[in-house]
Amino acid sequence: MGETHSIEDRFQAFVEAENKVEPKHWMPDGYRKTLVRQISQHAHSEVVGMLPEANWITRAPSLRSKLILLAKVQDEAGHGLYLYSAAETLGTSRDEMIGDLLSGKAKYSSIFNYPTLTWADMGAIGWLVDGAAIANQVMLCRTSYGPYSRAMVRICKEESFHQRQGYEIMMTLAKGTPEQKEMAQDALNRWWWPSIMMFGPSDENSPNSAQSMKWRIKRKSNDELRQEFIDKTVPQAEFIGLTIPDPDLKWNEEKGQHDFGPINWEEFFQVIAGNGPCNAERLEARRKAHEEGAWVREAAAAYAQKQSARSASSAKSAQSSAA
Ligand code: FAQ
Repeated sequence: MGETHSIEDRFQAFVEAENKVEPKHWMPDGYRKTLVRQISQHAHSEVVGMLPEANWITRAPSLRSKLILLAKVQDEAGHGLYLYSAAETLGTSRDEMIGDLLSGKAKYSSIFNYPTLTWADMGAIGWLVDGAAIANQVMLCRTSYGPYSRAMVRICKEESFHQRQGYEIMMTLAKGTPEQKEMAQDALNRWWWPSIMMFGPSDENSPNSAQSMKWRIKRKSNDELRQEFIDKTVPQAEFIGLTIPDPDLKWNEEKGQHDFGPINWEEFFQVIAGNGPCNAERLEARRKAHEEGAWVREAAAAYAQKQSARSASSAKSAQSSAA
């Protein structure tokens, strides 16, 4: 008698063979649940992530920088839309996901709970936050869920433009007056550690990692990605003459990577528990935007209804004239 394989085993073999799982395929409940959690958290992060930058659109120092920042923030709205759509293919409605964000039940990235105090923060966000987002998202282009992986390919292309936008601001300030260089250094000092924390808890404290790696949802661990980001970013800071605020940071010849100092995990867990410097402000801004946007959603729904009624009646008349 031949070996019998459970449906779970066949699913596992399917993802290990680098096939993409599509919405109508069978998948374990846990796989679906993990994806909805991660993709919706990712979508919320893009949308909440617009807030710290939107704060600077009216104060950008030139028309050129205003246009670029505006385009970047619009891209983030688009990323939120692709991601909500990808999550919806798993059977959870956008209303439900947004409801969970607004009630405080769903998480979004810790990084967006820090304030943007100066124009240099636009540089630090693009350089470091988008830089960290790219490191994480390049591996997600190979995630096992088809709609998520395809959304990631497009998002990554736009994120690399964002990273350059930020680095250009930092480079300009670092080459400017001593006050401007100081502003860039101050932004790096404030954004470095929160960016390092974006990758999530260390591998031994990451409850979801083992299963997500097994299902090929995540392709690299939180610590691996954090290390790659640090190794890539340190020379970029050196190139523009800025100092990374970590006295323990040094090149380890033997390992071929940088050693770095201890991460303040207490701060990270406080921020994701809702107690960061701007958590309340961010959620309040999203709730207000949701309420004020109600008429747009109603108008769009009414328009869609009118269009579908119109196409149903024209299909009916085409049918009767053909008869
Ligand atoms: N913030 O077991 P793990 C961007 C939670 S997009 C808040 O390691 P997992 C673009 C985690 O959810 C940035 N919570 O979890 C942009 C879990 O809690 P739960 C967002 C965090 O899922 C740039 C718990 O801790 N990117 O920046 C964070 O395996 C500039 C245990 O953690 C994504 O979302 C955190 N940093 O790995 C926009 C990428 N880290 O849900 C505007 C997709 C962990 O069990 C301006 N997501 N937690 O209650 C992922 O790759 C993964 O979900 C990780 C976390 C790596 C974030």
